[in-house]
Amino acid sequence: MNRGFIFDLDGVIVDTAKFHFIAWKRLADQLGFEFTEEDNERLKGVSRTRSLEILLEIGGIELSEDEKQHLAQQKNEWYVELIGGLTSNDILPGAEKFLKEAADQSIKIALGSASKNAPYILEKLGIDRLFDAQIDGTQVSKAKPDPEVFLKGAEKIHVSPQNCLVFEDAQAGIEAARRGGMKCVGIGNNALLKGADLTVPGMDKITVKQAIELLEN
Ligand code: B16
Ligand code: MG
Repeated sequence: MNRGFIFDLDGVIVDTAKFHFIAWKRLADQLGFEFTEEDNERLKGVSRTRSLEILLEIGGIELSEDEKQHLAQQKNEWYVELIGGLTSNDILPGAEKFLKEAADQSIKIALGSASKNAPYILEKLGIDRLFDAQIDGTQVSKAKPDPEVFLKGAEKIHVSPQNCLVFEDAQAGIEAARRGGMKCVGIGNNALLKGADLTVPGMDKITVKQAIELLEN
């Protein structure tokens, strides 16, 4: 049987949330309102455009589409500068080992990330070749919780959705996996993530064997 593992990027393989936070905060500072780490939690797994809308809601600011596009671009320039220094040392504990072991067991591996910068990040981390397929924010028209990103990933690795297991740290991503008919491992806090088939604090807390068992039972 063909099996597939589909991985979210930010929060599962690498912690880029801290860099998103610095860049969004810089934008909020420039616009003259406060943006906290707690506010940043609302942006995890959410697309860039939607993130900006949430940020502007927090600041109580209304802008034209052109202005919004300009600000999203500005934030991304700062963000890209910040992630320019990423190396393999930034891979979250256990993630690379897990990817390699899964590949050794002939499991097909796909990326299912909302980030338009995902290919750049994987290249910086030096793990892009471990993925049989990469679906990122440039290839989807509907954001999570819509299952499009994961369904496209499954299609690209030629594995049916019911034989795919998704690894996700955001609630919207867990919902997307479920809507796509896929099982899901939540990465993070069990009390905060609802609807995953199993939740573990990080990729170093699950083995490939456990993941296969979860998929098959
Ligand atoms: P970009 P993921 C998501 O990555 C991040 O969690 C989210 O905070 C970010 O806004 C989104 O990517 C878009 O990122 O601005 O680089 O296109 O968790 O889906 O891997
Ligand atoms: Mg994520």
